[in-house]
Amino acid sequence: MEPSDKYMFKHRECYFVQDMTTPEYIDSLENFEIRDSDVFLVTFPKSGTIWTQNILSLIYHEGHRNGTEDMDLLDRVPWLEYNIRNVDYVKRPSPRLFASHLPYCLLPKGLKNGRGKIIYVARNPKDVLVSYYHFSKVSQKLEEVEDFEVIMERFLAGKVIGNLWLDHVEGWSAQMDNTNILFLMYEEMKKDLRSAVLKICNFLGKRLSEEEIDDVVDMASFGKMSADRRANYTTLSSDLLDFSKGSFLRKGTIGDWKNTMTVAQNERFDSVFRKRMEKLPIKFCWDINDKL
Ligand code: PPS
Repeated sequence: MEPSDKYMFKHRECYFVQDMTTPEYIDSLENFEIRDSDVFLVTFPKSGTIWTQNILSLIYHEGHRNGTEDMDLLDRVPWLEYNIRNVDYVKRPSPRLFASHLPYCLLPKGLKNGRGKIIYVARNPKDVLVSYYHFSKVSQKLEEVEDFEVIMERFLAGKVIGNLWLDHVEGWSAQMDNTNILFLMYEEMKKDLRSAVLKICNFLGKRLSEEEIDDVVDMASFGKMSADRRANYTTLSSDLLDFSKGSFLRKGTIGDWKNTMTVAQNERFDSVFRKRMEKLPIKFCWDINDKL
């Protein structure tokens, strides 16, 4: 079953969410002016975006930590390619924080030329797929497909938002050695969030006290974020998300794919993905007990 073009459109070999951006806007991003102080968080969808958005926001927006700042995460770390609140990004004060799902090839030139900083977060693709499947029920902007196998085939063919996971991660991991890119894994964040926060602070040149780091780690835990309306997207309008069908922060675990995929589906997935995954310069963890 092919995806419906009511929900996605294809531009420059990539799928984008219908009604939330335009081909002209995507093209204009190539020349989007980058400042040295800009920080971009890039992910394939469902790989830990909101989590890292919140961590960045906690590191930069001191006020948020003690609850004095009542501002949506989406306004603190807005989407580059989905400017749904029509904000003039040029007028945003520095340092600007952005989130994006763009493949490396569609990035603004300035970022490719080494201006600004990029944090790329990757996650085990089976958990990404399962998260995407469940999220397509909650999101009003994704096509809801009951049959997991249909979504899985689309994912394996790259017919989902973010396109082919292998292309996205391959394209980005080829840039791993660039000094303006920090590569992180969802799984390493899950296993040792404090070390991941320290790594991010170090990369961004932010010096936080031990207590401030503890605060960031605490506020970015799954439990705290699930209950924090400034960090869990519950303030987004009902034409974007339908919370009667689930929540944005669903389970937040490693290895949940085992609860959804059958043995046959797992074998099918491996038959398409395994060879190219083995060549990636990163090791994925398939179970909470795996070492990274
Ligand atoms: S999106 O739509 O692309 O922006 O989604 P994204 O934020 O990338 O991914 C959502 C998944 O990340 C999980 N999540 C977390 N896991 C652990 N800890 C924290 N704090 C956290 N915050 C978000 C979220 O639960 C989604 O994963 P699943 O597997 O569906 O639970």
